[in-house]
Amino acid sequence: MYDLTVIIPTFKEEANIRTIITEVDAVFRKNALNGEILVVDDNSPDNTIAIVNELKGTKTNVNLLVRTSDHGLSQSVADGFLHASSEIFVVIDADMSHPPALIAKMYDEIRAGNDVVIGSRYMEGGGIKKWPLKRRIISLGATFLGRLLFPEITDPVSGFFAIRKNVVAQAQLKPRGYKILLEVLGKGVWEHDKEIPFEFSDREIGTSKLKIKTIIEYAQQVADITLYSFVHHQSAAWREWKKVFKFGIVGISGIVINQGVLVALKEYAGFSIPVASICAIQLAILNNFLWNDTWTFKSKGQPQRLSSRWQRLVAFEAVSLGGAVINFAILNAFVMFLAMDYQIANIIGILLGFIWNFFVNRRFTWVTKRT
Ligand SMILES: Nc1nc2c(ncn2[C@@H]2O[C@H](COP(=O)(O)OP(=O)(O)O)[C@@H](O)[C@H]2O)c(=O)[nH]1
Ligand SMILES: [Mg+2]
Repeated sequence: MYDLTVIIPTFKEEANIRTIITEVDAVFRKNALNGEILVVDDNSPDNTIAIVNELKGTKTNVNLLVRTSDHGLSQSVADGFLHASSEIFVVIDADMSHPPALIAKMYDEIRAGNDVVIGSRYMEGGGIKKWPLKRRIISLGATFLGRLLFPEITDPVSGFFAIRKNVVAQAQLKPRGYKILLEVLGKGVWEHDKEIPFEFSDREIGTSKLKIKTIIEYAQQVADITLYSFVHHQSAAWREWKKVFKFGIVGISGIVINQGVLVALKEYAGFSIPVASICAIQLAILNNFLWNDTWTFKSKGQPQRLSSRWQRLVAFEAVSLGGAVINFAILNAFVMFLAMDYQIANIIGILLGFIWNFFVNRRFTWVTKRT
């Protein structure tokens, strides 16, 4: 039994495989780790397999899994999970895009109690070297979609991560495409996660295998994880949905307060409608803020990025204003340009305002501090 297994998915990596294995093995020795290296190859037509077999002769901790069906990166990593001989898995690309030295740190963080440790390109201290604009845009798009499911995680589609075996032991993974981490986060069982910044450097040798099909598969994957979370309530994505529901309930309480205060001030206090409305809206915002701050987004011990309640209130006010502007703009635009019924247009406006309010608040007002 090993301390950890480093899973290296490969397809046509004859130019890189020797280097990555040597470097990972050096990290093991430097940190006195009893580590396994598991290369999962999709039956590469080049010399990858021959080189790994040659290295297996001198290093007893190197293992090779050659797959002949269901070709794919995510499928290969998931197969690696099944064949690994340890309780802690690290996944790393073969092309030296990920710094092997971080493996030791990831291992330590798992030992310290984290279930998932992610090498992040998008947190402070991380980055991407030498990527063409097109790759950057695609990656940012994928990251944005992933963050809708996991708003706390800066890089939910990173290819460099570590997990405890029991995160995926019972999970019904449906691996496809490139983003195995999103699948693990969406369907695995985990509570504590940690991100470590790193600088991604694009491969020097060989070619990338990213295709258009990959992007379509990714969108399907996000939809699939969303549906899965509705049925599997122990999944992390369900934790987010619960927040959406609570936010919605709070929103409805705000509507009741807004209406009630408006009527009370107009009918019984003799306020003019504009003044009564401004007071009613303010009270509703305050009501929503307090419920969201103490209930919807109650943090379990982790410090918030906006540490004082006043800061969060100011942020919430600003975001709410944006939501109101969206509601107003949609209502008027749909009535004017689409001749839509104003009540339907308003409901669409309210819904879009709600989506804005939830996601922007989730990302900026109530987000835990990542260190
Ligand atoms: N087993 C397997 N590995 C793959 C496949 N596609 C890519 N890889 C490996 O996954 C890692 C990342 O692939 P790469 O083409 O560098 O993707 P990029 O870094 O996103 O451009 C590398 O180690 C590849 O050899 C595949 O279909 N099967
Ligand atoms: Mg690469």
